[in-house]
Amino acid sequence: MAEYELPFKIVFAGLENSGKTSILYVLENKFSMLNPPPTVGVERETFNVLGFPIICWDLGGQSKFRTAYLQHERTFSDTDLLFFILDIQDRSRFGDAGDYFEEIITMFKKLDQTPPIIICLHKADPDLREDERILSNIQIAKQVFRRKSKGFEVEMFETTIYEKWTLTLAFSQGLKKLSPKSQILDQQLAAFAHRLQSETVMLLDDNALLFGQFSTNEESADICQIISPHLATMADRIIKYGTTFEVFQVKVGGWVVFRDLQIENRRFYLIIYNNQADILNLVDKDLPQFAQQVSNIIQSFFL
Ligand SMILES: Nc1nc2c(ncn2[C@@H]2O[C@H](COP(=O)(O)OP(=O)(O)OP(=O)(O)O)[C@@H](O)[C@H]2O)c(=O)[nH]1
Ligand SMILES: [Mg+2]
Repeated sequence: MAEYELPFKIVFAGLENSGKTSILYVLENKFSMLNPPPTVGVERETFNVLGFPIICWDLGGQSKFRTAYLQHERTFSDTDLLFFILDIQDRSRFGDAGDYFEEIITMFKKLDQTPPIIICLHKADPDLREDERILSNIQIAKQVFRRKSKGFEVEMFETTIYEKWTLTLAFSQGLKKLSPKSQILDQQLAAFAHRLQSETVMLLDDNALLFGQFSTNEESADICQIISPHLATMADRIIKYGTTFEVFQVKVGGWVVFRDLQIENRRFYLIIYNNQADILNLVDKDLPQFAQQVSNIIQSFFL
């Protein structure tokens, strides 16, 4: 992995038309550019995640470019994180996508590198969620890519540009792999969750990027992941409207508490899942200590 001072190199690869450039646009909130022209060669874009520099390499996916990348080492060398984007609506290209993925893996092995990999099972649009053809495509893709990525740390996410949170989730899980300190953050979240006897605690930034998560059970984590981007959007609009917002509390099975948290003049959101309704008092009591610890971690690493 690169030194901390160097920007991290994140590579976005996949066939042409799989959605790589669109994903980057959505992550940058450039919604007016959702039909980008095909990417020619490599486009590099510098992102700043809480002051933390990363360079995204968007690799144009047309066949002639793919062949060129694989002929030289430089495109894939020193990759800190690979996003591989697969269009799950286009089953006819799974074979080509799988071959390309395999060639990239071979390149990494040749370079003696094993960066973490996030596979986006992309174009999993909301209106297709129950579509049997899509569900079967997703199952097949998971099996094929799992098999091809032996020896690498791989996570797969179903994503779509029509729900930004699916992208921020995949992206932030990827970023977490870059940062050993994020494990310390997760430990703080675990301690906080323990003190509050809560099943899930999450920390998001004001772009709904997930910074840390602790969970003792999958269902409450899923519920929080479904709800929190919507609450973040609501909070954002309410603040822009000019009024203040402190907490939302909704009952979904248990209670989900969504709270504003200021750290170093930046807005974060804390999401807590708990079975008791009076959790808010406990949260308020514990929050100053928690905010202090989190602030130290965030400052020492992200700012
Ligand atoms: N239905 C659907 N279409 C998408 C989604 N993401 C991207 N697209 C569309 O897919 C097409 C290709 O998107 P691009 O982002 O240009 O694809 P790319 O992978 O960058 O293509 P190259 O630059 O040629 O490698 C565009 O028409 C997008 O609008 C998605 O989540 N759902
Ligand atoms: Mg592109």
